Amino acid sequence: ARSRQWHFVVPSLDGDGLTKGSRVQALDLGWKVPHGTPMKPQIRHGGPFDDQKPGTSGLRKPTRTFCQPGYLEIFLQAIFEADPPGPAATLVVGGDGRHFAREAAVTACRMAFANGFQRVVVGQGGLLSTPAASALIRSREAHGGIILSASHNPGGPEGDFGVKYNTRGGGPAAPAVTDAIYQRTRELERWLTRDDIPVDLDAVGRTAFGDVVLQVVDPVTDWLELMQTQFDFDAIRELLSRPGFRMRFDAMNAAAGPYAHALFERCLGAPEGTVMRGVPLEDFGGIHPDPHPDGLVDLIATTRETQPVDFAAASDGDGDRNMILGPGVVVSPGDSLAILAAHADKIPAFRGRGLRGVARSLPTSRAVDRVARREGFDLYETPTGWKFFTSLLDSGRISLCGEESFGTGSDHIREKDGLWAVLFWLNLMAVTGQGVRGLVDAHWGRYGRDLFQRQDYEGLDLEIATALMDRLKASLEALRGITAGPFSVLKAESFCYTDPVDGSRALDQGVSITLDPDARITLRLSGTGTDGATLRVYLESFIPS
Ligand code: VG1
Ligand code: CO
Repeated sequence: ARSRQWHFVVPSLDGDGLTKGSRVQALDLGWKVPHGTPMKPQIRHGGPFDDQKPGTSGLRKPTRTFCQPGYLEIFLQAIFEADPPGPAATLVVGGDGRHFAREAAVTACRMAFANGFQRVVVGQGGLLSTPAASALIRSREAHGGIILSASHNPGGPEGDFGVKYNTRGGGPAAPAVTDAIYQRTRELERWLTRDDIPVDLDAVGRTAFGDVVLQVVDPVTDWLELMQTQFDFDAIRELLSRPGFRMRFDAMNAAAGPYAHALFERCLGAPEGTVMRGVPLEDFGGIHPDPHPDGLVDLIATTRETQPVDFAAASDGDGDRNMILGPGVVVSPGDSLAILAAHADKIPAFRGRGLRGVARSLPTSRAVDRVARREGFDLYETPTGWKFFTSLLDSGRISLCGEESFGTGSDHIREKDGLWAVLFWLNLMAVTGQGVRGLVDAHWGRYGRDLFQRQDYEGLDLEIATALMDRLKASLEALRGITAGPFSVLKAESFCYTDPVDGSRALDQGVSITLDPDARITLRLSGTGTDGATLRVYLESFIPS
């Protein structure tokens, strides 16, 4: 198997901190949908499909699978039937700009009108980053949102395509909803559309078609306004204008580009050129839009020059991830979450209310646990995937959360937010006067250091990978108490989660092996790949300060 490795275990920050290890037929039935909206949806025949089970974050498939007649449409129809709109409902639509996203956005708008939505709010050009879509669902009080993205998966005709569905409040659909969607995709043999509606994605503004309204919005505006309520923009502006201060943001030819240009170069006064690869391309320029050192060669080089940039960051395909770098240092995502938690009171968003609680996914390093323990706020451990944070955020139990896959976010929306995390770091640097390395060093000095590494074994045979996990689960009992090298096994379990707010259960979310002295191994199968199985092995161990 191919193996890619996250390597955060080097004792020094310098040097190579990272190594690599149907038929379609139209019928016009003069349909009347509920809520008195006179419409004439057309019925098209196709489906069902048996392979549309959503994974960790939406449905992801090779683009050519999604381009089959009816494939996208059946999934969308299943969404609209599993979570039907109420009267006068609004739907948000947008995507990360990858191949097929624009056509899919038009399809989603037409199908939404045919299925009873009164208003569709769509990003200009069909573009919305995932955090911006979540922000729009909230600000427009929408019933939900369709995000046309396979996030960090490569794009293009030979790459992947995906659809995420977020519900009222802006968070990813809960497992009960995605299960209902999947069930529907296996039954549906037709979908509804309004192909008579000419959807123009490029002209910003409202257009009414009978009783329904299409509203094309600038993708950046709402999100950027929200950011200004979270951070001290004046302090960040002052930091960016300090003589000699330089930063770079790599948008990886993906959705974060327009947001970063507007934010850094237009709003915060950073010079042009601060944003690299800032124009979304249909195939992301052939790269894997994942904040991984393999794809960030030029950005990483800027942190290793004789005169390195002071701050660098990158995002992924749909703009929800963040990688933070400083001169000679890549901040481990678990450390980033812990550092943000430890300094939350310095940021306007948290000032005066503090942190009541924080959550991290199971495989994320326990650095933030140490901060929670010492500073006295609650800590929740959830399965992988942002959807498990929603109820905790909604109920006010947590206001900050993160994952080891470079995802960090807060209760300002219900998704992870790449540029939000970048602003958080810049705001911290501005008010503490410290650089990335200084903040990281000080954190390790105070709380100790959690070494963290993730190994990905990609392209495995699905049956073999599943059998491996099953055998592992069957041998957990036998593992307890054994020793290996300096470590003995304290606890070995298959992680099952009960949502403390709604009591829902998620079983077998990964195997977790706790060791003594303080270390941990987590193993799980990825739920975002489209090629066989990917086994992720997460390794961590603690060095006290
Ligand atoms: C991966 C990450 C997970 C993240 C998910 C969606 O899932 O591990 O932490 O929430 O991607 O991120 P998996 O099942 O492949 O490990 V994104 O930015 O691709 O929507
Ligand atoms: Co993403």
